[in-house]
Amino acid sequence: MSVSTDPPRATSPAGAWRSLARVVNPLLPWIGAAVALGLLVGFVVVGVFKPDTAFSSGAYAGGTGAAAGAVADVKFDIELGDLYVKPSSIDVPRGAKVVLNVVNKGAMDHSLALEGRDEPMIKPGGSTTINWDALTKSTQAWCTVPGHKAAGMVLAVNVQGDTAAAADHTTGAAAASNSAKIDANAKPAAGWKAYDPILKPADGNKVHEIEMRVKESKIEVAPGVQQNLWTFNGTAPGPVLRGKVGDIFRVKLVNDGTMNHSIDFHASKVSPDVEMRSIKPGESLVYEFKAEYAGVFTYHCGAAPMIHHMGNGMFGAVIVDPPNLPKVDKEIVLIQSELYLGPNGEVQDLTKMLANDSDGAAFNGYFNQYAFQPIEVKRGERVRAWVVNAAINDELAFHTVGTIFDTVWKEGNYQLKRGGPDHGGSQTLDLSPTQGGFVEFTLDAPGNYTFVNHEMRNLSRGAAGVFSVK
Ligand SMILES: [Cu+2]
Repeated sequence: MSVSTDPPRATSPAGAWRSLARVVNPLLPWIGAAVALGLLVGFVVVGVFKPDTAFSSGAYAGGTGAAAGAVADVKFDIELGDLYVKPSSIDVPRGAKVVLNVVNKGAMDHSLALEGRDEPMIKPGGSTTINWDALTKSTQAWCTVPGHKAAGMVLAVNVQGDTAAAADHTTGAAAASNSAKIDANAKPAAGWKAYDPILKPADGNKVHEIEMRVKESKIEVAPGVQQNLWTFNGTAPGPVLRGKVGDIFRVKLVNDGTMNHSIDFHASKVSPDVEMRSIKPGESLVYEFKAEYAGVFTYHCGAAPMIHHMGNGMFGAVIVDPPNLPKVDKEIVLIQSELYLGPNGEVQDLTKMLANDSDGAAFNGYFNQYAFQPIEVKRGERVRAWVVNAAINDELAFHTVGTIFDTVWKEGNYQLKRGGPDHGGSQTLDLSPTQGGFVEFTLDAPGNYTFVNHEMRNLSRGAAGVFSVK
């Protein structure tokens, strides 16, 4: 049984759900077009109003003592910032040598590399002089930090008289067209295994020592689609940490990656300047906190740009049990995230993340994961599903078809407790980005119970799975 891959069968409830999903799909191009239009308008507005007059709109600023008959060198002042290059284009006479005075006014490292060649990083507040040999055709320079080019950190270098200038432009929407595509009819290869959703009880230790190694590696996120994810311990989501109020979590973060990373535990009260600081490749830090509050907390990398690090796999959950939490028959964890696909095997697309233009969503990191491998539940057993919304942009409306939640705990509080005086029922747990909670329910007859993000566009694009009762 699967959610989005079988033909619709209106006679079964699950079939009706699939039909519903197909009703939504035709609307998606319109939604995409609206987003693209908004983005375009945004770029135009920035293009018209942002340029600083100090840079004379990218016209060259003057020559340096050229001999008669030779083409004078040209100089430009270039400002780099967090995800922009100012000006964004320069005009260069054919055959002129180019001198760039480059300053980094951003809060993170950047570079400006002609055609992506090796150039040193410029620290925040730093500056450097870059020399280019005479150019004969129009080209580009860009920031070589992963994702920054796609986010717009590109300098168009227009060599005068070369009309190919505008055509060779591979950023933004054009880059997105090379991105990997999810085939809704594809299935995982034989031997594929789902992320184990079963959650073990807290181990009873008062101190939890955990090593979290940052790894950048290719991981399958949908059938046939791999992305170069940035992860904690090699999976996205990273490991689920669990303990009780009063416990100590001592986490050693080791950066085995190629860029700065950090970790931010929402379960902690610490100085962000200390524990949450970014560390360079090869470095490590110890982040220790006492769990003073019960909750279902997100953790994520906070290195800049945070949206890219969190969106490209650096997220997970810490569960601090509420006091007197009753035992149940089965506990599972479902962490929802979104997919913003880059080209196959490459990092996810920062531009799409900023534009909230996702390709889909996932529970525990894989598109339609538990539709491909349903979660088995025994008839009548009490299930507690811990749910976290680790998506960077969209809401999670967690709903399970064919049951009612009799217990809901969200963001530190029971909203509904089994056997309580009101004895109401809950249909959907609503979670904004980073929020978490749990629901409890039973499934009383054999069948396939689809669980979804009832925010409909993600329901039909990967944020769905199945509880199977034999
Ligand atoms: Cu990171």
